[in-house]
Amino acid sequence: MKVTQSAGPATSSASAASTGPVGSEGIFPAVCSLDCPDQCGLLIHKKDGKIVRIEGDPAHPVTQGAICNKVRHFGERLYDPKRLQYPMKRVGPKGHNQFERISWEEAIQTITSRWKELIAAEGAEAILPYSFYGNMGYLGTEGMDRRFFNRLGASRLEYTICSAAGSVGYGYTMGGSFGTDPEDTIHAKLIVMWGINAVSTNMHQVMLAEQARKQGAKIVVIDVHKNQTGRWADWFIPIQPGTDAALALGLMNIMFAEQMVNEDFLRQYTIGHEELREHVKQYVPEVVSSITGVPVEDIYSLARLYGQTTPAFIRIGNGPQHHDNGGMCIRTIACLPALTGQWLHKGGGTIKGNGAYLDPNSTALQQPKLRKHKTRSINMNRIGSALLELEPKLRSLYIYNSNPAIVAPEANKVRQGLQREDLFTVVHDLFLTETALYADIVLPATSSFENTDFYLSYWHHYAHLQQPVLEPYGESKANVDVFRLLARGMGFDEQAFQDTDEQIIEQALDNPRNPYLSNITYEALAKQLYMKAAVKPLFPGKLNTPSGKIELVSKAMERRGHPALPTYIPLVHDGDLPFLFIPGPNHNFLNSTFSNNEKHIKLEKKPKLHMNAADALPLGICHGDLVRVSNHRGECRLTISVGEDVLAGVVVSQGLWADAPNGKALVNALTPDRLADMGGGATFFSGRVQVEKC
Ligand SMILES: Nc1nc2c(c(=O)[nH]1)N[C@H]1C(S)=C(S)[C@@H](COP(=O)(O)OP(=O)(O)OC[C@H]3O[C@@H](n4cnc5c(=O)[nH]c(N)nc54)[C@H](O)[C@@H]3O)O[C@H]1N2
Ligand SMILES: Nc1nc2c(c(=O)[nH]1)N[C@H]1C(S)=C(S)[C@@H](COP(=O)(O)OP(=O)(O)OC[C@H]3O[C@@H](n4cnc5c(=O)[nH]c(N)nc54)[C@H](O)[C@@H]3O)O[C@H]1N2
Ligand code: SF4
Ligand SMILES: [Mo]
Repeated sequence: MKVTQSAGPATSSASAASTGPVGSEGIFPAVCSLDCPDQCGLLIHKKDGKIVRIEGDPAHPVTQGAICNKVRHFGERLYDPKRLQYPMKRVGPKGHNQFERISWEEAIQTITSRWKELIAAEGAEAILPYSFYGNMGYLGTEGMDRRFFNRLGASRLEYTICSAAGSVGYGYTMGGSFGTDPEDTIHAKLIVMWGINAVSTNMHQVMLAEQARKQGAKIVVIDVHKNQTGRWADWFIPIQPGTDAALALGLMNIMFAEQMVNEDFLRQYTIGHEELREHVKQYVPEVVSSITGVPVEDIYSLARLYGQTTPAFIRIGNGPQHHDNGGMCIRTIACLPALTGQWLHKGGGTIKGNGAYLDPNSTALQQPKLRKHKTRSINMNRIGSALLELEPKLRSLYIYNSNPAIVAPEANKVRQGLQREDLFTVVHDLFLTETALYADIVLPATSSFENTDFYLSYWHHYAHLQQPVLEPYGESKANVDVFRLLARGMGFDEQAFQDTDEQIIEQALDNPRNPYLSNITYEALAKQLYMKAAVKPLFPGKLNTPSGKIELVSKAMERRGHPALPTYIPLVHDGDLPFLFIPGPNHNFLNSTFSNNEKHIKLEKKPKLHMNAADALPLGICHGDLVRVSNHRGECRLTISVGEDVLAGVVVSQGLWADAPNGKALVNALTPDRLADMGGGATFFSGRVQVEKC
């Protein structure tokens, strides 16, 4: 069978919606819409109008035909009998799963009339959109939705739950989310996976690293947990959580002392190298070792390995930045490649995120000028507190692309907030999520394969276009189309709400401020479906930092109250409980997505807590015991896995498990909603807990 472009008209506008006929047999190109750096090219095999197989597109230059197990089984999610098919309204108490089918007309009418009343009585700031990247398509996450809430004048959401602290920190050093081209990393001779569980969360970086390894590259993993990425490494370095900046500074100390730095590069392309050279002398290996738990000999070995290998590539993960000191930590690690001038070598450098290369025209996309008044903004990490404490009160939440009842910190506060009788909540999702159980109105969402949208990877350099390859499931609708209906219901008649999908994509890709995007237009993308940005090496060149250079010393940081030089700052004291708790994602779910899917649950078996044998023994805890994990914020129950894969004093769980309504495996019941040092980021991994046998 040949690869068919979607047979239906790729157009979808307010009136035509995305309901054109789509081919019922054949192989259709697609892109994975999940919040995953890899953003794979896919081929969708259809028979009798249904998906029978999903595979990777072998022609895709980065993902090369390989995809993860999660998406290989995506069909089971699409055709899951639990999938929402029509709008519903709540007919019982909140959280009790009592809903009744209604029409779209009634749903839109109920929402818009309620909002009109609210706006008249209390102002539009009483309404808050809450969303994230359950589907990475721009039209539905940063397009029509943003236009709508700007026009409404609703309270604004700060999108801080994922990588905010690290991105801000990285930006201080490098001027934005600009890093190495992942395709070049096959040339690296040393690859350091720093706080990233890449085997689970960035599998194509692992594939590229394997290619490099065949050419002699060595792979080092620095993590608090020897998970499958640690087991895959040539050298695994366990570290105490939240101490990575100290390790990076210790490496710099040795690299300067042993003259392993590239003085020319430092002079030409950095500022502050002389101050840094002096500053890092305090990070003597013995001190660094006592902070990080990394033996002194290993600190020397790593410094010499990194300082003497070219090209050396560091992939920085999300783990180290989900801490109180996460911004400074990433800012610090990001300085390392400058010391030896790794940016001059193909495959050298680092990636924290690469989103800036594909930055669209967000002004055209989101149309901030539709907002007539200045409005308050609310940090999404504090949604629980916001619902319970904020004045003037939030009276309505519109939730889409996200499942805050499971993914947000201080989950007990979030539930208590969602429980409020006076809060009018709308949830738009493919499933009746734990969050949707608290909704007054539930709206069914199409999957990304049913929509037109464009996708911009935050790791590789390709833009993708998705044209519909499936008919909408039941009465479900795309985010874009629901916001068009809501706009009409509210009586908004601006052109912004008349624009077709194609027009919005055109506007968004036309970004005069981003030269890397200059070759990508809607027209070209519609023909080719994926295209690489016009990237070039960062050096020689000028960065977007105030000095145009890599800022080893940053005045901008100083102005915002941070030390201007990279610095190790200990975690905030989170009480005296014995264990630091690291509840990260798992292999077979994507955040909480798939946690309601039997196949994926079976692959994960059950929610576990990894503990060092030396900690388990005095507590009388044995491998396989059910334990109660608790602190002043809440508790959850997990099955213990005793071993040597975490350091003493640290416990690690994996996966955001759905467990409504009793929330027994809800790890976020324990996590703090403190904000990180930069960007208002999340601190999921800086909370302390106690553990006891149930
Ligand atoms: N299979 C799968 N893939 C995913 C996701 C998923 O849920 N499942 N989620 C997607 C999303 S939204 C994101 S943001 C990314 C996240 O993926 P990653 O960037 O891999 O981030 P995490 O898995 O949160 O944490 C990475 C590692 O950091 C470690 N860690 C925690 N604290 C520290 C520390 O202080 N220092 C060091 N050195 N290590 C530490 C953890 O043990 C973990 O192994 O993955 C994406 N891909
Ligand atoms: N303890 C702990 N908590 C964490 C993390 C952690 O590591 N540890 N990681 C954090 C991180 S990095 C992230 S990014 C967040 C992620 O948190 P979320 O963004 O909430 O991610 P998901 O849990 O995958 O929920 C996405 C939801 O969007 C829905 N959805 C998918 N496509 C569409 C669509 O087209 N339209 C609509 N309306 N809905 C759609 C899905 O069905 C799903 O219910 O979680 C954070 N929470
Ligand atoms: S979740 Fe990630 S690895 Fe899996 S198919 Fe999607 S983009 Fe590829
Ligand atoms: Mo994330």
